[in-house]
Amino acid sequence: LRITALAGGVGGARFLRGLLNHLAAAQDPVRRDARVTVISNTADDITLHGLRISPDLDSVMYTLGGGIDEVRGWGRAEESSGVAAELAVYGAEPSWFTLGDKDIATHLVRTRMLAEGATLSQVTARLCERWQPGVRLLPMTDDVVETHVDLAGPDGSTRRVHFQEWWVRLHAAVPALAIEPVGAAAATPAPGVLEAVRDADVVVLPPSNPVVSIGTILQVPGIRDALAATAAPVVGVSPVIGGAPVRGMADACLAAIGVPTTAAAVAGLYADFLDGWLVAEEDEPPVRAGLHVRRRPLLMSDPRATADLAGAALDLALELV
Ligand code: GDP
Ligand code: FO1
Ligand code: CA
Ligand code: CA
Repeated sequence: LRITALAGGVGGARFLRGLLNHLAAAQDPVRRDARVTVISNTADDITLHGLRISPDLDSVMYTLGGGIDEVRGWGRAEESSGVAAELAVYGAEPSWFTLGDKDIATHLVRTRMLAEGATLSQVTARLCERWQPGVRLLPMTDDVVETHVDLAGPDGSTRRVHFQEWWVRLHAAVPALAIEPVGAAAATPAPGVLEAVRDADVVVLPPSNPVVSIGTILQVPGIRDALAATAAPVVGVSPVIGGAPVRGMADACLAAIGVPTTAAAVAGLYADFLDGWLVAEEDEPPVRAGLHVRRRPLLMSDPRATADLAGAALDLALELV
């Protein structure tokens, strides 16, 4: 069984860990022998202090590789911040984004390899040799794509900041006028990405941010068309429960594109390719001919519940094969 997933950071990574746990514990040999390919959002990426940082790739890699800080969902466990403290003494900006000491080693390897001419795909494969995430982890593209956000300035002016500045420094509390994955329109899917969608038996959308995680992946030319064209069923898990993003500030992203924070509206963003959708008990299911909706507990509260959620997504997909 070939499973292909599109993923952002924390939500995607936790779901994928649940999926791997579900597959490992399955009775059915088809599930036990399943192979998972992950197409990761790279538009959160940013260069800080000369280092290239890929937060969503790293969240998936560390989570599946056993190195994640479980509380934050990003960065390394048992982390220290000696370098960050020294940078602060120099007044080296930005001070609102903290790189942990262990995490910096990852960014050093990535930055050096990119400077020597390697692609992000090659870098990711190299980093995964260490972390053994148990999936084939692919960046959505090897081209540079960075999400930028337009904010209202004084007197009707606008200013543009990197997504990380809006998210981390401003906590998405300043309304976004527009969110744009800069570079996406000219980007090419990374090697293996379109094939992974085309040749999949099942495509899964974890409950990742529909705008700045899944949404940016879909803006890389060819990926959306591949999802519409694949023979595999495409099944997703709502990132909205009870009309709210469970954690994080995805409602601020949806507001920026004029979409209500409901499970049905998120499904609507995927209407051209979505075959199945898991919603929580308390949410209004979307109604669309051909869309198969199931009500399931969607909270990834612990590893067991998360594995069950992933199993439910796979059950629905295999019904639709
Ligand atoms: P990020 O890149 O770190 O923001 O992570 P993702 O984009 O992969 O996922 C973030 C989204 O996960 C949030 O917008 C939430 O809506 C969703 N989310 C977080 N925890 C849960 C959960 O327990 N259940 C569900 N269904 N969604 C969740
Ligand atoms: N998020 C924060 O809120 N504050 C940070 O200082 C921070 C540092 C950081 C370093 C490496 C990394 O991979 C992720 C980091 N994040 C931090 C998380 C992150 O950048 C965002 O939550 C996402 O990009 C949204 O997915
Ligand atoms: Ca992200
Ligand atoms: Ca289809």
